[in-house]
Amino acid sequence: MRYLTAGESHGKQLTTILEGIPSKLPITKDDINESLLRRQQGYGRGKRMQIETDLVEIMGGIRHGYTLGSPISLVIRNDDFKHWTDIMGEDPIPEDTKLRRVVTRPRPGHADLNGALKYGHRDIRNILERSSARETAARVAAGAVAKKLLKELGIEVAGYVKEIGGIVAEDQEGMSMKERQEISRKSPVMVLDPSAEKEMMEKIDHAKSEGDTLGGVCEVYVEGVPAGVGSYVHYDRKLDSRIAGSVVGINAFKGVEFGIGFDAAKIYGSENHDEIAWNEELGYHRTSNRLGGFEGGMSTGMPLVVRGVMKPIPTLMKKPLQSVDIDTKEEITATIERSDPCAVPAASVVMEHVVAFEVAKAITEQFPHDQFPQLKEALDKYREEIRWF
Ligand code: EPS
Repeated sequence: MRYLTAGESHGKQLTTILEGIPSKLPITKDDINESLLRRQQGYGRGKRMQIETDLVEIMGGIRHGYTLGSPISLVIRNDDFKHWTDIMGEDPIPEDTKLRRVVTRPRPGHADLNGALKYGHRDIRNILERSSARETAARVAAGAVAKKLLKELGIEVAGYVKEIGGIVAEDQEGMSMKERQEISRKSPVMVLDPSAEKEMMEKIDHAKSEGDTLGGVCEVYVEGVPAGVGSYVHYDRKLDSRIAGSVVGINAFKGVEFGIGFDAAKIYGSENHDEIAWNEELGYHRTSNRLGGFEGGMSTGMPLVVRGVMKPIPTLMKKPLQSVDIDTKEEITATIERSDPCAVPAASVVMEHVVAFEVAKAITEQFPHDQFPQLKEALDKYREEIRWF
């Protein structure tokens, strides 16, 4: 499984081409739209989300509610494009026109300056339009197909927020998958702990009134992955390593941890690892899950627990940081582009979908079948084999 996306934030549309999904997987556009709608929500988004209604158009690869086995082509139109037709149009326009809305003051923390140096663009809009997190809508579309594949295999995924601006939602270790999905979906800041909501929203309001921004921590929880998905034999076949790469690949994400994560540095080995047990119902399992469902780059059969940290969005509406105008070289404050005070809740939905994609990809590699029912049968057989192994 692999996918590519194309499209600029204020261009006509985002396009996803997804390949490697077996044939005969039941899927409709509602499965994808549900995910897109969730990504658009969350307290702390800016005005752009009032303009957009992200709805997928399926352009290929799905017919009569089933995948064909051919590449899946998904399109999400940018409703805002109607306000940007000249600025973002593909046809040549005069050099000196205001219609370009040229950007020359790079924002610290964005891709602006490094991208301009690398691609040689004197108009930083050529960088920021693609580096914008708008593109994550296209990743969510691909992840929604992956999530549907996992669901049909009995694997469920939940993404939610753990922390915003230093306010922590309490750990809910005993919660069922259903509770994780339902409670986070009802919460305006997508947490499992309603007692943290008010404080988080107040902090977001404060950041907004100051023209500032906030980051946070998101968690993704995956249940139903059998032991042994991924591999220890090469660095690039380790499932945790692939997941880490795709999480840090989300715009503004700076770190990732599994299970107790960085806290492992503080304790003894005897306190860190998860003891092995066996019974008829569960087969091999662990009596704890401090390693977050991974050993040796492979799933252990316990829930996968992944957290990612998102830095505060660098566009600062009222207090832009110091920068340099790339035309005049004068020291001047950075450009201000419309942005979101806090996108951590939306990012938890994005993280859920990129993690789902990596898990589905690893499973389709391990059980390579052209038809989904064959994949399901092979996975069910494997589950039974390892239970009695
Ligand atoms: C973004 C800036 C804002 C966000 C955008 C990401 O867009 P605009 O500049 O049009 O106001 O709303 O996110 C989305 C459009 C989206 O769909 O998530 C940025 O600079 O990354």
